[in-house]
Amino acid sequence: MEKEVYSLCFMCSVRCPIKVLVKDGQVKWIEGNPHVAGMEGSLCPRGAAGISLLYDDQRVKSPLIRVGERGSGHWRKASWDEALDMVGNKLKEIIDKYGGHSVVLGERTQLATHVSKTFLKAIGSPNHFTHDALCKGSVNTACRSLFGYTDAQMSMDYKNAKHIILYGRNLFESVEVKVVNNTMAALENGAKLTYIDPRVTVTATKAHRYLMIRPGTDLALNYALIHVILKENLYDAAYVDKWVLGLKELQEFVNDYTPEWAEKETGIPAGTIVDLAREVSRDKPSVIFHFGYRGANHPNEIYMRRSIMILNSLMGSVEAKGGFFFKKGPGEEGGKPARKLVEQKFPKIEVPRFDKVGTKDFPLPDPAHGVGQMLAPAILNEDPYPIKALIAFRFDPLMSIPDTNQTKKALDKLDLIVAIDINYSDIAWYSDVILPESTYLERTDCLQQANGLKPQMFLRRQAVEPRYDTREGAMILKQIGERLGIEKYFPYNSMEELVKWQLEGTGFKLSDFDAKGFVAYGKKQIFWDRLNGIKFKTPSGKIEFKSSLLEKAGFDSFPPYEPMPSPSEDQFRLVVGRNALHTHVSTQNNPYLNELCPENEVWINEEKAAKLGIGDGALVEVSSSVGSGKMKAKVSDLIHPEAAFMLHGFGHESEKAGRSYGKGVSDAVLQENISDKIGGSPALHETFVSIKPA
Ligand SMILES: Nc1nc2c(c(=O)[nH]1)N[C@H]1C(S)=C(S)[C@@H](COP(=O)(O)OP(=O)(O)OC[C@H]3O[C@@H](n4cnc5c(=O)[nH]c(N)nc54)[C@H](O)[C@@H]3O)O[C@H]1N2
Ligand SMILES: Nc1nc2c(c(=O)[nH]1)N[C@H]1C(S)=C(S)[C@@H](COP(=O)(O)OP(=O)(O)OC[C@H]3O[C@@H](n4cnc5c(=O)[nH]c(N)nc54)[C@H](O)[C@@H]3O)O[C@H]1N2
Ligand code: SF4
Ligand SMILES: [Mo]
Repeated sequence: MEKEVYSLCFMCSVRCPIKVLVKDGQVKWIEGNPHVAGMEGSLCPRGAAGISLLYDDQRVKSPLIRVGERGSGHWRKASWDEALDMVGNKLKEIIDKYGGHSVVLGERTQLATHVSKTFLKAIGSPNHFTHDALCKGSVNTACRSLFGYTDAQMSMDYKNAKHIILYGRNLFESVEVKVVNNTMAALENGAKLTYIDPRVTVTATKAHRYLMIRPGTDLALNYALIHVILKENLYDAAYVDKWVLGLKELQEFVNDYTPEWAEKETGIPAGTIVDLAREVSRDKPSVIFHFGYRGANHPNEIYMRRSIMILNSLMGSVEAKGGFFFKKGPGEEGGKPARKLVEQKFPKIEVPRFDKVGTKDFPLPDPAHGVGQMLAPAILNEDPYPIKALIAFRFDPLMSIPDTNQTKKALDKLDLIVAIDINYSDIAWYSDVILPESTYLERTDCLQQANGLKPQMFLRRQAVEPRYDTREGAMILKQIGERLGIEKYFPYNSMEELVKWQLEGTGFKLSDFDAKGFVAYGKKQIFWDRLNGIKFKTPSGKIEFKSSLLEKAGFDSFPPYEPMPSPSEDQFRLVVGRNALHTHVSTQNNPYLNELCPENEVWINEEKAAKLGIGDGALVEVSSSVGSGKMKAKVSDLIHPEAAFMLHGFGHESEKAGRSYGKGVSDAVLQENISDKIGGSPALHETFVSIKPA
């Protein structure tokens, strides 16, 4: 028997709409959902490797309870009842003794996040954090400081853009399928692409202009661009007059930040900076200075991300065709969004968050996400209080938070570590109990509210029965909840019931998703009136260059630029990123993807390598103040001499993930755990490393 199932990919969290061909209960083929604009049947390599995940015999096949030392890899197979009872009993003991707030749950934001948040609220813990800070927390805060919206409430109209400027947004390798297709369409229509990166990436090779910037100096480049735009009156005056607060202050501030000044800091010729400013402004408002997703690089990150969005505002490209737009929700079409469990009433929680977001330590990061990199310091210092249990749900704190050695030390202090994962990830390997989730092809998930120019809803639907003894995350949390006496917050007995509950009041039913995999609230694209109708959510109702959010918390809107230090002769600034063949830390053991890219290497500039006596392909030792590792060198002229680059996600320590075990080095082992205290992100590019022949 053959069937086609519309669903959502989850080989990464972009969640591209897919069509799955199933024959006799086996997945035969996956392609992009042809009914979705921008997908047109296409998938990225990881999306195509979804079949290889489903049939991977090295993933976790049943609940497991640890029997040896933590991290020793000795497990005992358990039934679901036994594993859930064990987790329930242990959590109950911890909550009774230390309070619900001694339990932390960290996860990559996903469709069941409202279920995890519900779980924590029900036990009286404020300690839910997502990956957000580690990815783009500073971008989030920057957008709120300017527009009153988070970055997640904004998006870009790539297809109609006339000039796209990317700061290390390596979009042809760090892929979102629709974005790649829409950018290709724009380029075919004559759009220009400017790409800025200390390293020549695939995206650099497709750009009209590539700038090999000195690492960490993008903010200086932007201040000079703003300087030229204001001095030469290249901005959209009507838009800025109507919508911007603080133009005069900005003008005074950038006065000394000339292109000649920026040339010394960035290494980009002054003339190139002037040309870029002039060229971009000819295409306004259909220009996109991309605010970046992985905006976690330096302690001043919030100002770098603000400077990007200030450039867009000067171009009038916020809420413009071919520029940025605010995502429109169902309300704009008179509709209702899917319900979320977290909208229920919960007991009041009086204690601060473990990461102190919302207190004077971290006043501005988004409390809906927290700052995950504070996990280890909070546990180690018992500040603000002791933490006793961690639930890691589709998130690996050992590899995704800087300074793995520090994180391990902290985890050693916990009474309970539970991993809800599909793989033998490093955190699963280090946990006390592994509760295996069914993969995305084997499970129905919570609804995806897809706000945008056209508000829609998508559904991830089970394509095949689970191959092993695994369950859906939302069911696992409910079943732990039953053991803690909080079952009333989980009004469902199956994922189908949960989705039906979510759909109540929306006017849609489950079968409406059969035909195309999604439902739409309206037909037309919604742009607000740029002259009168943009609903900025700042206190002033304007774009706040002079930010009330920042200034009320005691921070400057325009602090003076501080030069970015260069590493010494024999050191490098460690910078990291992804390629098209892997997702963060989760696909390195995937049979197909592992074959294509089995380990990472460290890129270093050929002149510097020659001085250090390192040849291409040589084994080297890379070390920082917090860790070290051995890997191969890739010697090349395609990288700035100050930078050393490595792919994130290698150096796995979990022996049961046999293909990826011990291959390459994990960037998190080397990175120091330093934060942008205003924006909230860790500064992943602040660490200097030494590299020498091994
Ligand atoms: N050092 C360092 N840290 C970083 C980054 C970096 O470049 N370097 N990048 C940052 C960025 S941009 C991000 S977005 C985050 C991402 O951080 P993470 O979310 O930790 O990374 P992922 O690889 O997306 O997934 C983590 C875990 O989810 C599991 N998983 C995959 N699919 C499923 C599923 O369907 N169900 C369940 N239960 N588990 C699943 C994987 O096996 C893996 O263990 O990391 C951030 N942290
Ligand atoms: N294949 C694949 N695609 C993905 C993901 C994945 O894991 N795999 N993850 C998704 C997620 S969650 C995210 S956040 C995005 C991330 O996608 P991107 O934002 O594109 O981030 P990275 O891949 O981390 O690439 C960072 C780039 O910044 C460059 N860089 C380093 N220092 C500097 C500097 O000082 N200035 C500038 N301008 N550039 C610098 C690095 O050389 C690197 O090329 O990708 C998404 N898409
Ligand atoms: S970008 Fe690739 S891996 Fe990520 S959801 Fe889309 S197809 Fe899947
Ligand atoms: Mo990310």
